[in-house]
Amino acid sequence: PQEKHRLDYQPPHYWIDSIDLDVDLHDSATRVVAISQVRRNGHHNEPLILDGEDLLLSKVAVNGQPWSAYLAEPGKLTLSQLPSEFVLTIETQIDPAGNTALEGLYQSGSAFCTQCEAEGFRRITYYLDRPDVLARFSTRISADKARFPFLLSNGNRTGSGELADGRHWVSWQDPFPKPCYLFALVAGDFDLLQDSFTTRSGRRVALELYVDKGNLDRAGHAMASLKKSMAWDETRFGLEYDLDIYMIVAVDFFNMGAMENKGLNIFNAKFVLANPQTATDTDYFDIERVIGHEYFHNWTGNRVTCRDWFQLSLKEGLTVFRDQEFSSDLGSRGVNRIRNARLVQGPQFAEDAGPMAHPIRPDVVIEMNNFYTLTVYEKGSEVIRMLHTLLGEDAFQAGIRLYLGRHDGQAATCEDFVCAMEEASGRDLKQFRRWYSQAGTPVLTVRDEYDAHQQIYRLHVSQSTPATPRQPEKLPLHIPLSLALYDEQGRVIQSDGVAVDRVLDVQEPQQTFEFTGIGEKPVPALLQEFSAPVKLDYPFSEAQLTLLLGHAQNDYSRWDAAQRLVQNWIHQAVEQLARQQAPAVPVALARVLQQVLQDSRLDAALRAEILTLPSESSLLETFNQVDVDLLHKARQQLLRSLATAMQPALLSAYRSCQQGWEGLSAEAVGQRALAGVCLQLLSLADPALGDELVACQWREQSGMTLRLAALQAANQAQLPCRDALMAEFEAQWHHDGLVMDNWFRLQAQTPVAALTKVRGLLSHPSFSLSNPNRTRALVGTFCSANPVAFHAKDGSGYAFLAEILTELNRTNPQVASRLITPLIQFQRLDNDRQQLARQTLQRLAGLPDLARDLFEKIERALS
Ligand code: BAL
Ligand code: ZN
Repeated sequence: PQEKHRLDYQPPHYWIDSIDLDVDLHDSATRVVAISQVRRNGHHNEPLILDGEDLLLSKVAVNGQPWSAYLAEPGKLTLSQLPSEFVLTIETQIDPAGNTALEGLYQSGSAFCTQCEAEGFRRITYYLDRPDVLARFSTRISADKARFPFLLSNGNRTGSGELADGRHWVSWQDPFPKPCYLFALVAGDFDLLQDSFTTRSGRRVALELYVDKGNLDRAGHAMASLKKSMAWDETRFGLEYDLDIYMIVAVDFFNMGAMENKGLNIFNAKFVLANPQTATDTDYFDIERVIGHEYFHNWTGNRVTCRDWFQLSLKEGLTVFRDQEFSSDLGSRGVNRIRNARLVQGPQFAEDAGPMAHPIRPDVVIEMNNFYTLTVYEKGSEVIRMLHTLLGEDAFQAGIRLYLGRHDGQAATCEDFVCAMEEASGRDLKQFRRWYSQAGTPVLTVRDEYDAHQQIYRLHVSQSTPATPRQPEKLPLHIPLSLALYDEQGRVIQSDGVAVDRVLDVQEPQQTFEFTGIGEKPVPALLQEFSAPVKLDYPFSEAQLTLLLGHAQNDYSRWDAAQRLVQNWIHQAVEQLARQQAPAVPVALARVLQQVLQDSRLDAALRAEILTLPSESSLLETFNQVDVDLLHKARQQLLRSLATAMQPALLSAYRSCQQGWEGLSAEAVGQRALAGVCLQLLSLADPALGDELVACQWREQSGMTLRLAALQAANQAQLPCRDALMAEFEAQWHHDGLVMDNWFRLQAQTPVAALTKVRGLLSHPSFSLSNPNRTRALVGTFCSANPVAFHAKDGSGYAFLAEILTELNRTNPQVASRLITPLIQFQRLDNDRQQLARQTLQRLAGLPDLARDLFEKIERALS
């Protein structure tokens, strides 16, 4: 497989101004006729090279005449001797029923649907499958009317009619030129939820939400979320919707979360369907967030798209930032920030430290699907957030207006975006641009000194970024460092009458910041609000962290203080266990966490976040190297010790949560979250009590959040009731894959004999390796969220994953490539396990017909 390089970008030799698609749907032999208006770009004699995969070519014509000057080879169709402008007709046949990769046109259950980003359109017809070719699309779909009463595509419906043999047709026209990755087609029989939204300029937009038959009672939340998204984008960003109709279709088989196709979003049903009996509070939150994300793409992604796929973060980083702001404006900003930080500090930092490390704007790609990453999305959003921090809301919005105004209808680059921000704000972003080109997680090392005599406090800040593959040298970055100084009583210190709470511009390898008029030695809250995606190295004392945990005004800082206290204890405990000593009892930690638990000034949701210990996977990222067995043991011991020390307070908090946990309000959601944390700990502290509480919560509650929290507690603590409750859940929900995913995830995380269970469940009637959601729930959870079982020293976990990947390499390489992540990120493991992981990867490298997706990751991991 060949590498593509960002700097090799060349504009296309031809433009396609419009394309009329005629898609005649049949399960295994769908006929596609594509009639395109093509125009040579400049003066040259280059042939037109179209992309195409798994297509059966039946006809080529130019200006209506059969054309013989073409060559069809694997992956492409080369046409030569062409006039400078012409109508190109291409007729192909495809096999949606045999398409297990779920890219291009495929069948999801009884429906047809498409997924074209990044390079799926080439599986529908031969085309210039690149995002800088923008064409006007019209689509005519014909299919059996009884099986497929709904035939949908992008834009506005322009006609429909009956055909012979019980077939019918519908035609669509999208007035906005678009790249082919935004093309969509759906055919099926659905239940339809209809609503409307009137934009602020008075345009009435029809909203249509298509779900599987029988699921209408689960569609309301998604529709409400869509209307909130449309209103929010108008008020916060001044952006209105631009078509007369907005459609969302929920499908069961989908590689990604959802897809922003113009006017016709296709969603993984997981991010649409919810009612209180089937969905948890987290599901509700995620649905609102993802509905928002896809909607916000209409401007940041669709109206202004990417010139090439190296620029993916242009639309994804920005749109994640927008969806995070949406969630924060509608809900708790503090809790949202903490959740974003968790994702960056855990899995994204691990990606940055692993073999696939890449800048948010990658330079080299083999398979584009491998770059829909936490780095491009989440770190990309952090980069946008830093711009927002540096510029402020007003200048940031001015930059957005300039960017969208200047590039509307175009395919743009990250550089275009930064230029607009620079021009609109007047800020010099020359150094800031390095965030786009430099991979890896910077480390910010901070040391301080206080001169009591002169009342000066100095911060010595240095930055460095570790080498990453192919990027040995790193340059200093422009890092916004938000800080506040606290006195011993937990108040923000004043300097000359002004509170010391500000953002410092860190730009040099070493820099000293001086604060004058500081009357006492301060406690610094550093990197407030997680103001940059960096690792902070400052030798906080336990007393300082305790003060910040109790008093910091920024919610993130309180949470961060708790995380650091926990990490410090875990690091010590791992060392002690390695020396076969018993870890110290976490008396002080239990005391401060209990204070948080009982602090009624804090939202329940925030308390739940602070009391949720970092996962084993994210703790792994805080070590250079560690034995995962010892890490697991240390964490378990900490959980049990804390639970035992806090037991009476936990029980009383649990009881008081019950007073307010009914309903869908934010307050109730917070109470349920806190109750869940309490129940988990109580079950560990006292299994008999846990068993009673869990059984009672299970029996008396019908909502999925509380029932699942009960099951989680039973599963983690291996309570006596565990098996019976799991069986009851299975009996109730075995017919519903989305709900069963919760059950599969629990099985995969089970602390005892997880691999045996997971293997057994591969043949469970509700499981199917061909469904990405099921596969991620069972196999993905086992590999990424059960480190002791997956990294078992006998290699059984790795062998299991290798078997699954061998199968998926053939059927769905994109899903395979996602699952392999914990096997290639072995940098934190001990040498024996690293060796085992490498051997497994070497075996996989020898697979016949290794897909490009896996090839790229395995090769990078082994080099
Ligand atoms: N564009 C792929 C799905 C998403 O990020 O919205
Ligand atoms: Zn997106």
